[in-house]
Amino acid sequence: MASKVPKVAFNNGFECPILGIGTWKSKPGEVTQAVKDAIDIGYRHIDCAFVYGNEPEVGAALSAKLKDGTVKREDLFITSKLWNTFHRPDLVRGALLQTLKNLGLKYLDLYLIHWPQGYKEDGELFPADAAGKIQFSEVDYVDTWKAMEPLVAEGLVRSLGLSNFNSKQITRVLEVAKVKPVVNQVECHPYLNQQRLKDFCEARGIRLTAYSPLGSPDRPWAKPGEPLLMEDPKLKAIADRLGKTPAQVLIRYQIDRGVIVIPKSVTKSRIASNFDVFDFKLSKEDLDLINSFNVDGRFVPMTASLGHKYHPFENDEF
Ligand code: NAP
Ligand code: SBI
Repeated sequence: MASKVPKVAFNNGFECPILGIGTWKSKPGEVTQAVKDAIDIGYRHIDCAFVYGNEPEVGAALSAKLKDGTVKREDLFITSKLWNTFHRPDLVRGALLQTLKNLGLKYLDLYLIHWPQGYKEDGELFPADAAGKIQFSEVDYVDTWKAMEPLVAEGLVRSLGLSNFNSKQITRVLEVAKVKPVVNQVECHPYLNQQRLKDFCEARGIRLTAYSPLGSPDRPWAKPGEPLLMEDPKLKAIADRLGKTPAQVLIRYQIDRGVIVIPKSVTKSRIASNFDVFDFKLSKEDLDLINSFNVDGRFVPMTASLGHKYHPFENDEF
């Protein structure tokens, strides 16, 4: 079944639906139904990761919707990500094979290096010392990238990309890449609009994907009383004027600036309303106004990896 979601073209000729659904924090007991609902509503792009611990349950939804004929494999766009404990080149292929098995797929549309910084390769996803400090691995993400490239020729993934890479780190990858990254998936919303990184990536043929586009209100470290992006009065005023919800404006904001966007929800009514964004467009004035909300504020600062030489947000400007 075709979908009404516009697609963006990658630098390798493949295409990606500009709107997808996220699955971080979607509990195994609820994500199968959420992904089935999403596919029924018209989503064709699902954002997954090994570290989310729910790939088998996402896979159950994909298998069900492929089996009942709602969609064909070629109509779906499935992303997953290589976790930080699998950066060592000899671990990369096995990590992908595990993800493919989890999802019940023969290939991924897109495989990302989840973060530039590696963690100790000892089996734990968050290997910590007695004091709770994460144990780092020194593997260079450039060597990880080189180990990912053969996965494309093997037919196990269509496209490769980055996530949470800063401009200097992207440059280092581009210096060696035989297979070019097609996207950099980063936190992006009006409080962190990533305009410099977006311009930098687009000048090099790399698309931006916006994660936490609604401000990630269910992030585990959120504190009571912290401001909620979706309740920003300036955003609400725009939404009220347009007869839309704040979430719909946040999603449309990314679409109208050409950024791929992957809001997460496990609630059927929200999955549907987040998809109901193709009957309006933001004016240049509203886009400029929303851009003016930028404060370079992160909801996902990855403080657990501070001190890692490849931490993307510590040493470089953007
Ligand atoms: P998000 O999409 O900004 O927000 C998700 C939260 O918003 C959930 O609590 C959800 O609640 C709620 N929500 C969704 N639609 C809503 C609506 N219409 N009205 C009110 N509340 C709504 O946050 P995110 O999960 O951090 O980011 C999205 C996806 O990006 C992730 O799931 C993941 O796939 C990806 N991501 C990637 C990285 C990375 O390092 N590459 C990091 C973070 C996120 P319910 O689910 O309860 O409906
Ligand atoms: C997890 F599964 C656990 C922690 C965590 O913190 C940073 C943000 C992140 C991530 O790395 N990718 C996400 O989508 N969320 C995450 C995921």
